[in-house]
Amino acid sequence: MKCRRCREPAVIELRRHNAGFCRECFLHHTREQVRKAVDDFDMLAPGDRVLVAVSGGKDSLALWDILLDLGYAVDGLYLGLGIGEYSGESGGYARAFATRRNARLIEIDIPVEFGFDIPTGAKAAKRAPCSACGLSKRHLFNQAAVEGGYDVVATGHNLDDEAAVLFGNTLRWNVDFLSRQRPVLPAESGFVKKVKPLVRLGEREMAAYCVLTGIDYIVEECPMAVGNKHLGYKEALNAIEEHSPGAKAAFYFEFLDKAAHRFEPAAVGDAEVELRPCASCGAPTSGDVCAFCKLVVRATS
Ligand code: Q46
Ligand code: ZN
Repeated sequence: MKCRRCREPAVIELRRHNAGFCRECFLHHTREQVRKAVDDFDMLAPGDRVLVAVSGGKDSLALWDILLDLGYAVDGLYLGLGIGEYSGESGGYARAFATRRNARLIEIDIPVEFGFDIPTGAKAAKRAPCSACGLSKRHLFNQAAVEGGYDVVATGHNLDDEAAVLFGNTLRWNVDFLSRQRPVLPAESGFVKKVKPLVRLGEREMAAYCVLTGIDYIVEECPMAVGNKHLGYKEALNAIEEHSPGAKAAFYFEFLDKAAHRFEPAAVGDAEVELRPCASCGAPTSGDVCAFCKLVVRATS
């Protein structure tokens, strides 16, 4: 197979694009997909200060690398979740990448700063680990971005992730979540703008990008993810994609194009919730104390 762009021998085939690429042209393709997502959805403006949520996995490290190559001012934020060896190892990859690119990595260690790790804290608070983890991530990324004066938080969710979440929310017609499933969430009262610049790239493309550029990343999934529904949805979509290349991208992008607006809060008749500062940390919340501060209390008492 030959590279679609330069006719040299291809190193990767992308069935969805019905094309093969050599190393250089594949890296060009990857950067162009990010550039296109950023432009199409107005994700970043020139001069924006961007904070990338870095897990040490392929997606977030590749995203950081590509945004730096595209000329954006990007720092990384790594959260220590206290998930055994997984956390120790993933932090090592994040630090090694920051050193390699001479980039700034901010670190927040939840056990050190808040006195609990995700697995035991979640148990004490009677929450599923991923629910306690997701809540902590959203809170701490936003807080770090506000305090650090960043304009945007960027996460490494790729097309496979977004299609799987959409699949799960569609199976249960979870209209509340469908209304928020967009590649850009604009800034609003106390919340920094959030963007997902990898939505045009699949999992396999991100792994190939890291291998071809020599970025070391943690290959193991978080042990808490084993057997969760999200992985099941990914497998189901992969089986469909196998028979109809491009089905995953069509499912997600046609949703954004044709259906997402139907789930806007106004379209479903939801009243806007009024937000006020959390009595404990100042983060915007609908109650007196925000969900993260409640979690910290329950996880440590
Ligand atoms: S890190 Fe956290 Fe994920 Fe691990 S505990 Fe669940 S949410 S699976 S992306
Ligand atoms: Zn709070």
